[in-house]
Amino acid sequence: MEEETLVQTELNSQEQMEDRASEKYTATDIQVLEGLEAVRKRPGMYIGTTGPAGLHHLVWEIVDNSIDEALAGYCDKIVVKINKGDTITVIDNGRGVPVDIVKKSGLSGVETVFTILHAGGKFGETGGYKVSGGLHGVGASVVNALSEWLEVTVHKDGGLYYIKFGRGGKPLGRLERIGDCTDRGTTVTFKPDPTIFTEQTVFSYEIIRDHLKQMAYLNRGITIEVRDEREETPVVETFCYKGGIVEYVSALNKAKTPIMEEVIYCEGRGTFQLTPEKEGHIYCEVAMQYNESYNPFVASFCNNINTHEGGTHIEGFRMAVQRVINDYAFEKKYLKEGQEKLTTDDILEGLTAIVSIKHPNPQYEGQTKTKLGNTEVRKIVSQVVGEYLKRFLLENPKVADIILTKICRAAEARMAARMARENVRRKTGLEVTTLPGKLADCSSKDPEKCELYIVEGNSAGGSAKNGRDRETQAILPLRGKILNVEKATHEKAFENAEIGNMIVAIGGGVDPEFDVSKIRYHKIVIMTDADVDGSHIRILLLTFFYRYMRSLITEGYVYIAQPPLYKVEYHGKQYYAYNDEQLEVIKKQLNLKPGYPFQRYKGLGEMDAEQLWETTMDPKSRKMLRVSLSDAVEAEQVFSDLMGDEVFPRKDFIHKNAKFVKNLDI
Ligand code: TTJ
Repeated sequence: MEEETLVQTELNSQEQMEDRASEKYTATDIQVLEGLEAVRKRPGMYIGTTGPAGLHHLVWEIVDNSIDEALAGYCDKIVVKINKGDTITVIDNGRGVPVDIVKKSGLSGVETVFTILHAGGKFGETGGYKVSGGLHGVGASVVNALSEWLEVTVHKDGGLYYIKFGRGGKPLGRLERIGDCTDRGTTVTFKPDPTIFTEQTVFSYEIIRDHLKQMAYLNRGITIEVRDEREETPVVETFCYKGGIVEYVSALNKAKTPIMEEVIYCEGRGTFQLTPEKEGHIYCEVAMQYNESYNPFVASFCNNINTHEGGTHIEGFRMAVQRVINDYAFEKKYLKEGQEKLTTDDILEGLTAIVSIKHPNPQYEGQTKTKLGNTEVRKIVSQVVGEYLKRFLLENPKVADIILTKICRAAEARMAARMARENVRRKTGLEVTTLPGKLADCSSKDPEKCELYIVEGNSAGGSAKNGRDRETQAILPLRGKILNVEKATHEKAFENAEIGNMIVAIGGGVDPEFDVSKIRYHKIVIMTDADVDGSHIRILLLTFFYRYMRSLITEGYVYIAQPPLYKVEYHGKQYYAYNDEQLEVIKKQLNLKPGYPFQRYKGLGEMDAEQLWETTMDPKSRKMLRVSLSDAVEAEQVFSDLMGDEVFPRKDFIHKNAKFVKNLDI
């Protein structure tokens, strides 16, 4: 009995060991398949949406790994290519994803990273540099799960390693050494799965470029090259900013006339208790500079993610400037004892600032989970900014005087501006409003059906008035250029007749009290000539909406009319082309001889009422662009670039700024 039992026990433990080993592999396999399958079942949980934003998210997710490697100090160049067929390749010159076996999974590092959820970065505990969080940082395995195929090549320790995954991240083989090499780095190419991204699998070069340019600003010294290989002659842009966020602030202020030469830069670290046993380190940097404008612009980031809703880092920043500026103002007698303190709003007027922190364990709150919640951050940012700003003011008394003078003027203007706003509210509020005389209103009073066309020039305004659908379309003609609100005080803006007309016609008041539920039209259509003046007016109008009725833009009520550029008459029929390609298509289809005449429209005024209706205003046949704003920082950069161009506008606003304007087939 004794012996039997013993033997039995030995057998058992042998079996158990085998079981455990196969269990481990089976467990890994099942875990892998179940994990990746879960991502495919509910992609929204991992990348937010399967629309264009989610599609581009895949790129950010892969690039984040290379940026982490760069932040760890092992990589200084990242290349992102959009290939023909809308696949993406990301190449870095880092240490390369590990190719040896990871104990926990029994798989190579590469297989682990690309098949097991949340397996990014931290190999062997020591490399705790990975700081990604939020929607970013869900891991390369999520990209693999949502791809039709994905290839990885690792150059590491003299070897070239390769693996390919099929639809949904299924390995098509094991990681293999396929050759030798002398360099190091990681290359990943993937094709998003069209059965997941049913809406769109075409990448926008502009979105990718803008985002990676921002990454280059936020992580100084990294070179990021962006290539669009879909074009006949590939588009290539390279971004590298030695000055990081200092250069970012300069660029954002480029068009706003800075009132000081230097950008104030604050940098520091703080520690906090990450777990009862472990300390965590927070890195914090802030860059700021005042400009002549009256608008504050403070953008914040945590681990390279734009925290749109702000949070504790922004609170720390505001606490610091409020404290330091007031202390200085009383000490240097800008304010007398007993006088009312300068408000944070006074202090932020005309200030462009970037607050960027790196945190090992960020917690996000708020409606869109873009508000930083970690309470320990407040004090650290406040200390870093407080210390640097105080020293800057003491060491640069002349600049300090310029800044304090501006802030004191803002405080004085605060009351006046409030009065001016009150006036507008009274004019546009519940009391009887007299609609502007120049407005040809529509007869319907249902905002959902109503459209307001803001039209450049009186003659085009005339055609639009005669050609429109009087039931639903209202026309407001503008005379000449409108005021650049970027460079005007609130009082001046409200005194401007054209701006006053728009405010009254739209009917929702102005920010901060702008009430989108009160607007009289659900489509505000900007209709300007297709020339330089026209695009200038369009940008001035968008700037006005952006500063005074922001939700009009963020909620998608603003549109840009698309008048045709060419007309071809053939056998008594008219053909309209909205761009050069269309003109060529028409010429081909009609079989026109070279030299056959066509009309090039220089302005809306050249069209009569009927033509304008047919080509640009008839809801059945018109094409309009809907203005959207998905990212305030990038929009700010767009404005700043456009407004700052000496030859204005250097780039075409609509085509080059996908962030801001998207196509709508209406
Ligand atoms: C991690 O720590 C050990 C040495 O290698 C580190 C690493 O993984 N580096 C790394 C990963 N560099 N680049 C990547 C990477 C690059 C791309 C394009 C995609 C992914 C998932 C990782």
